[in-house]
Amino acid sequence: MTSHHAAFLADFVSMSSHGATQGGGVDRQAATVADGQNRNWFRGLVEGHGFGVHYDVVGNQYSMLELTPGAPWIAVGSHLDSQPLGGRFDGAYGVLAGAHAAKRVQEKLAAAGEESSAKFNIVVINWFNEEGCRFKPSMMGSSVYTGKLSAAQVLETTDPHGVSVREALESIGTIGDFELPVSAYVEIHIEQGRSLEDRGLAIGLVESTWGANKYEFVVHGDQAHTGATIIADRQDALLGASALVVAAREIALEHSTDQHMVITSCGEFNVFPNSPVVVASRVNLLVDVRSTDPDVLAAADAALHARVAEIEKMANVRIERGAEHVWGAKAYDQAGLKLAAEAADTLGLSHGVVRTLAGHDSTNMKDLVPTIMLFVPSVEGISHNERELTSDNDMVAGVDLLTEVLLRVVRGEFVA
Ligand code: HGY
Ligand code: MN
Ligand code: MN
Repeated sequence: MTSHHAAFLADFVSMSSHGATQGGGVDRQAATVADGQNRNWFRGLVEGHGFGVHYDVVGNQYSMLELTPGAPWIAVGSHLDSQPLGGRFDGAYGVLAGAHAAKRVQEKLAAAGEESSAKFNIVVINWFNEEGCRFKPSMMGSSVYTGKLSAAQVLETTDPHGVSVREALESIGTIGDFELPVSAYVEIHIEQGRSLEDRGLAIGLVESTWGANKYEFVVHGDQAHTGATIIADRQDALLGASALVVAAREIALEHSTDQHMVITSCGEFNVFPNSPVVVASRVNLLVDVRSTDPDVLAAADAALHARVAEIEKMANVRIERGAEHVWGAKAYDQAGLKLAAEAADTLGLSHGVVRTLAGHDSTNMKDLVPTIMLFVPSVEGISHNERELTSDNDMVAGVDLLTEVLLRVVRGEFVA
């Protein structure tokens, strides 16, 4: 354990106190007071180390460390926002690791007499609302940065209480008009799965994303008395929505193959009016279908929509498909995988190639600039849960690797 490691772990403990929950997790949903508190803490931390901090039009936070005046910028980052009752590692680890790695790169260059000779400067980006819980969809800030969502559309998006993104960001004072093109992107993140732990590896080199189709469905029924209304007269939205949840699970089981797993889920389910003696008139639910293979995903998606038509008849309801958020199974840069593997070998860190089932801001950034995505192990693969855990040793090994990767990138070994 070096002094760099101790400093990182001390900062991680401080960061994890913001929005801390009873069970050892955090609740720092996008642009809440806790998110704002953490953003301001992070700003103070990095400004104390010579970074300059700015915000763009949708609250993405840029912490800039100039190595060579006038040089172009490399981005390293992740997200500080969390799920409700989420883990303290998801996203936040990568943002703090990026800041520490950038600082260590500056020290290494100075020690090697390479001050002002780096081909690139480093900006640490904390992306707004990666989690997509308070405001949908997820990966919102990086979607605007990569042109997949318009800033105007995002700023008008409201949470369940009718508060807009603009109002929320203004209330925590982290919105601006800053703009910065970058030449490449690097992200380190917890795996949120078991494969590194099962394989006994310290580092995951992410070769591609899974494909994911996320749909908001609205099941429309008609309000009625649960006691007095005979079954034949009902248009029960809750029955229809529940059948859709069960159908999604059945499709995962039916469409998974030995080569390609299908994962489906429903994480959000809002019943209206949600009263014990009232047949529900409406249910809003979010259904998620993912797979590694585009054809397998397409078949599962078609099956889901076929079941929607059947359920409409069975429950005598109308099922409307609302917003969607879709990304394809797509590879990260091979050159980045090679550079990261060489960096891990230099440090004697065990590593292996993995695919990411979860979406990340790098899912967007890899479609804009050359991108490297790295994982550190999650204990028992647990995430989006207060029991989410990555060991201190694995965390600091990841910061060591991120430092080595960034050093090679700013020296021009990834992008020219
Ligand atoms: O995977 C997800 O959907 C989330 O954005 N991480
Ligand atoms: Mn994340
Ligand atoms: Mn997450």
